[in-house]
Amino acid sequence: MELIFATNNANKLEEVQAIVGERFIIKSLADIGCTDDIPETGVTFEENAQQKTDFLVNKYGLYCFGDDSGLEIDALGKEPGVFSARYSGTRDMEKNIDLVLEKLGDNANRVANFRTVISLYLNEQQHFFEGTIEGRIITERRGSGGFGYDPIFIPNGYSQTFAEMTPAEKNQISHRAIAVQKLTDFLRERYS
Ligand code: ITT
Repeated sequence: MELIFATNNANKLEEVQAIVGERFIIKSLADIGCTDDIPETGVTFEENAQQKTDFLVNKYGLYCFGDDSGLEIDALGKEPGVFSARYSGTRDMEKNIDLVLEKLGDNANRVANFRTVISLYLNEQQHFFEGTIEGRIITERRGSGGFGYDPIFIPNGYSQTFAEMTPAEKNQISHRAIAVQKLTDFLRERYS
């Protein structure tokens, strides 16, 4: 089965394809020649994820899924949240991480979580899948793998940041992995 993943983020596409397996062929926006800047104006991950699938359904009539995810930090009122990609006003992750570390300062409460919401549009029906991983924000970057805020996030029960883990290790426990596993279970149950 072929599904369009409403993303331009190559890291995410790779992570998702690895989890879903070969039975489902996942194509990106680039693969279908979609160069539109799909609006992400919602105030929740759910709204943004659905905006992505609504856009593809309306424009191409394709079966698709889209996700929105981000980092939620307790001491910052769950920021950066839906603003994770552009927290500092730019997509520059160095600046975004700097801003998080600056805002947290020496606050002892470092509790944070990553959350993903996937919107799936299939057979004229809308479905949602969610994944969360709890952890904490450290005071300095560690590791060079992954992407986004990975160098400053340590999941509970681990001593390494996401950026210090191999892709396979991160893929076993990440917020996206949890949500994608729920999506995969749903698809396998109905379509295999
Ligand atoms: P698309 O919208 O094109 O899919 P994106 O980079 O904006 O790609 P998201 O909306 O899912 O991706 O995530 C928003 C930001 O949240 C992302 O740019 C990262 O800064 C952060 N983020 C999401 N998942 C992450 C992860 O697994 N590790 C580290 N940071 C992550």
